Formats: sequence, structure tokens, C-alpha cells
Amino acid sequence: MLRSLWFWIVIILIATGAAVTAALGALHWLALFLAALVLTAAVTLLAAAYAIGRAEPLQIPRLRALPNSERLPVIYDCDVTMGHPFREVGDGLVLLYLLGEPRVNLLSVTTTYGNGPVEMTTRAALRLLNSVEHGDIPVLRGATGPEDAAEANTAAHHLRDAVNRRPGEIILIATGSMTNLKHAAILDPEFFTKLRGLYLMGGVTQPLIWNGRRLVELNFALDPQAAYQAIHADCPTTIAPGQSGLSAVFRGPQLAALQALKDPVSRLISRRVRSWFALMRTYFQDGGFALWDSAIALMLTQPGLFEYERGHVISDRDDLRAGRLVTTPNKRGPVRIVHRVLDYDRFINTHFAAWHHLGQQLEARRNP
Ligand SMILES: [Ca+2]
Repeated sequence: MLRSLWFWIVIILIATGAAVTAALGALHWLALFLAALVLTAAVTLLAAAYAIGRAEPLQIPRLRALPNSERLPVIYDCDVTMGHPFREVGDGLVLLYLLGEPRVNLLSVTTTYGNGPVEMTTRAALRLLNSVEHGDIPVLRGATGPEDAAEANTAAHHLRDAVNRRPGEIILIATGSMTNLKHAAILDPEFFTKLRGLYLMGGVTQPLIWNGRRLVELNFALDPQAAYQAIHADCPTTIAPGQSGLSAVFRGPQLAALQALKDPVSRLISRRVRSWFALMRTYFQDGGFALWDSAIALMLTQPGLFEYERGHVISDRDDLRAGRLVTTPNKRGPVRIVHRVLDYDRFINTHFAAWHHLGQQLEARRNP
């Protein structure tokens, strides 16, 4: 009921009627109308944010720390905006996942524009890392837009230097605009060949429709030239297009289960996703938000959770201007394309386990 559009249209009409009746002049009428509108929006969002019910604490597998030799060295290139009200939270959730997942050794974070300007995503990444006491992870600021000069891009210099220090070892996950990757390849034309693996979130294999609403692709379309270079990178490449995110929607029962976990990281996430959860729940009428970026991050650690296919990507720059990913399946193709999450419960529990693990580490550090 609370999420039915017609319910709220009726409420708005009643509120408007009351406002008109009560008003003595045009200004009063307008003020009352706006107040009713704001009140309605606030009540709608609060109801969407908090009407999730309760859940029993889940049995979360206990994760154990691994020696560095068994961990995958990862650099995360992203446009984190988690922490800003009503902004995308997917990159932030992946960042916390990578910190808590024992099989991953997160070396550094490079920031880019997309969900917000790079100044915002850099600040958000630093704040998020500091809030879980991981200020030790370097954050390098990247491009402000596709026309920037590679030489001025601190993140691109870092990417080039990091892969040259450890050629063939580093895995790069990119879930924002792809400009930093393009710049790293300008600074070192062999950049992609020195990666152990490249994991990209971006593109759409067909128009992306979610509950009747069409979504605009951003990550590839923001810098089609950069996307073109990334999808043709000469290293093992995996791409999660927008479609894969539609099988990864984080809804009320998952938020309730997360809330029941109580460790500081699970609590922090419950708080910081609330406004985005309410906005997406109200807008898409599908109970929550899509974990777009998780689909690619978990392909690194848990590929068995996904349906994916090998193939060739043949998009040209015009396709990529619209974020279109044109693929031809081929068992020996160079790229893995992620279609969907196969085991949703395990997909969610894998996040919970890593976040909870990070939370327990944080608690242990605070109360030695
Ligand atoms: Ca992103």
C-alpha cells in the first residue's frame, strides 16, 4: 500500500484540496501546497526506509585471515558516493566487501567521476575507509572528466607504477567511468598486458528496463574511448553489464537481516544505505536497490555464484557512446560476460560474511 503510486497521488490531491480550502490568498495556497508536497515526500521516504520488518540473526560463516601469499592483490577504481544522502551506494558496499574478504588484499583505491564529481568520490572513499579504521589504504584521485590530460592524473600514475612494480600480479576492478584506465594506458602502452585480470562493471547488452523504467548506462558512456580500450584490453577480462545487476537487488528482508548482525560495520552499512534504499524502493517499486558493482567484484572471488559466458565484444565507439555492449558468444573468446546471479542467497551471504568479518576486526581493534 505504502509503495503504491496511486495511494500517494490520492494523498497529494487530498492535501492539495485541504491546502486550497484553508488558504486565504494565492501565497498561502502556494505555501500550503508546497508544505503538503514536502510532507508527503518525507512521509513516503521514511515509510520506504523503515518499513522492513525484523529478522532473526543469520548464521554467518566465520572467515579466517589468510597469509598474504594466498590473497589476491587488488586495486579498486571506483566512484564511491556512499555517505552522501540519496546517492548510489554500490561502490561503497564493494569497497567494504573487499576490505572484509580474506582472499582479497586491497592495495589501493583510485577514484573517478560518475556517481558524483571526482572531488566528491575521493572524499567519500577517504571518509568510508577512515570510518572503518583503514586510513592505511592509499586513495589516489583520478580524472575529473574524459578530456583531462593523462599526465595530470595522479590515479593513472599510481596505476602505471603499481603494475610495473608487480607485472602480471595485480587485479584491477573498475566500477566507475573508465578514464583512469585510458590514462594509465597512455602513460604506459603496455599497461593492460601487465594486469593479471581486469574486472569491469559497465555497458548494457540490451535496453536496461527495471519495472517499466529505462535506465541510462553511465560507466562506459561517460568516456566511450576509455571504455573501448578497456573492453579490448590485452589481459583476462570480465565484464558485468547492467543486466546482471537486476538479479542482485538488495531488498527489505536483506536489510532487516543485515540490521540483526549488530557488528559496527553492519550497523554502519544499515545507516548509510537507508536513504538510497528508500529512494530506489519508491522509484522502482521493487523493494530495494541493485548491487550493480557487486556483480563484478564477486565474480573475482566467487564465480560459481554467476551465470556467465565467454565471447568477443565487438562494440564500436558509437555503440559505447550509448553504453551498448555488443557481444558474440565464443567458448574460446577473450572476455567473460556476466549474465546474472545464479545463487542469490549465497551472493548476499558472501557480502554479509565479509562485512561482518571486517566488523569483528574493527571491534577487536577497538577493544583489545
Ligand atoms: Ca560505480
